[in-house]
Amino acid sequence: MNPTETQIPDSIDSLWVNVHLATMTETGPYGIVENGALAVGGGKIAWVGNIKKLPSDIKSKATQVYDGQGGWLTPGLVDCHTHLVYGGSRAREFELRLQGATYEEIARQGGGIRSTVTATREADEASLLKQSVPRLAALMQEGVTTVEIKSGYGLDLETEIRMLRVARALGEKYPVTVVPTFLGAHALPPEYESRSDEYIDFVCNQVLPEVAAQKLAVAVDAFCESIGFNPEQTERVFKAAKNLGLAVKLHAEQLSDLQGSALAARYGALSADHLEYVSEEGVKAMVGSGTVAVLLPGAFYFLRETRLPPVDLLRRYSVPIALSTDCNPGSSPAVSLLLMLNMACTLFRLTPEEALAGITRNGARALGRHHKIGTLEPGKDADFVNWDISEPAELAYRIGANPMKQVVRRGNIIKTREPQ
Ligand code: DI6
Ligand code: FE
Repeated sequence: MNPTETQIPDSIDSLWVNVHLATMTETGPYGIVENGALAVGGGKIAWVGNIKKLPSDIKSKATQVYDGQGGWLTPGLVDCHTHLVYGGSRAREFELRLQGATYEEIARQGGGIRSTVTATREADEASLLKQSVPRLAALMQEGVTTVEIKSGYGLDLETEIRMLRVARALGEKYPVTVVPTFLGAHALPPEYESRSDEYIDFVCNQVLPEVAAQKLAVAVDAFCESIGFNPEQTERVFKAAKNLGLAVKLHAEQLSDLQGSALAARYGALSADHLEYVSEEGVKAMVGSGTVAVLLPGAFYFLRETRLPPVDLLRRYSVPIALSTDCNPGSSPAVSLLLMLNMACTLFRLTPEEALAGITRNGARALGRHHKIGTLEPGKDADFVNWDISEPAELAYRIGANPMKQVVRRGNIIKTREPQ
């Protein structure tokens, strides 16, 4: 037996042939393998490569062979920053902003995030779940197999816990991996008006320990901004999170530069997100920290932001770039990760390859799950999408199209495009 054959698992459940592969490994553009094949065993990728090199016993062991009909396989998409569990809508606020009110003015007048907090507190678990399902379903329909979901519209113990329970329930009810994040330090709830330090005490000493005890979140986020929390308060949240063994991440430099990215990097954060206002110093601080820069073109677009995130600096300092919908009711009511791909290219000048890496390999890294998902490589979860496209750049090129043919999660086909 030759060495490659010894690594092939005993059981091969399925084999995908007649496909091209955008493995998204760093071996070359898109990690392309034309005329590829992919074998699945035990829900993991067992073998991936050019069909001509396919070991003969894989073919014989495969209990099921799928004809991919010339489609392209990519890793399952990763949406690494969402607030998709919430109550209500902010369409009225959108109208006000179009009449000239700014996002910050609305927030300072008690609207914005706070209005979603009111609607979320009023919604029971069943209602929150019901309101969130269509958003998750839309993401999944475009090939999302892993989604991060934040709390942060409860801002009291009971509602924060409820949001995280709903996030968990979504992952149990649907074939998608939900990665829950606690975002208690999202905004100041009205009952803590002018007492933001006390609210941070409450988050660190009461809510966070309960969230950790119930294992409802794997990471802790905060909104470091003039309309959110200052760096000193953010650092207190990070310390409390670290003490409980939770990862951290940060909404940083979305509307101004408070040097949140450097703070996040110092704490070994998984990611610093938004970053329109980050300085070169901030980018430098991220070097070597492992902190991923998560860019959110939906929020940039929807708030009609004009300051671009410093993509050239991120490239120059080799900071990995991820992309996400930021799906939320106020600044990015987006439920299409493919649209974000297009926007990241047109608005931020990412290349289609960088953009696709941002919702696969680097999206996985931003969740600390790059050892399990994000590329098509042996040993990783068999989460992948078969696309009806003629080259990978087509995913970023089209606007409002969904060329999904099949979505596979842990080896099982979970979605098939309706017959045309
Ligand atoms: N930044 C955002 O873009 C979202 N949260 C945050 O901290 C927006 C939240 C909202 O407006 O509801
Ligand atoms: Fe956000």
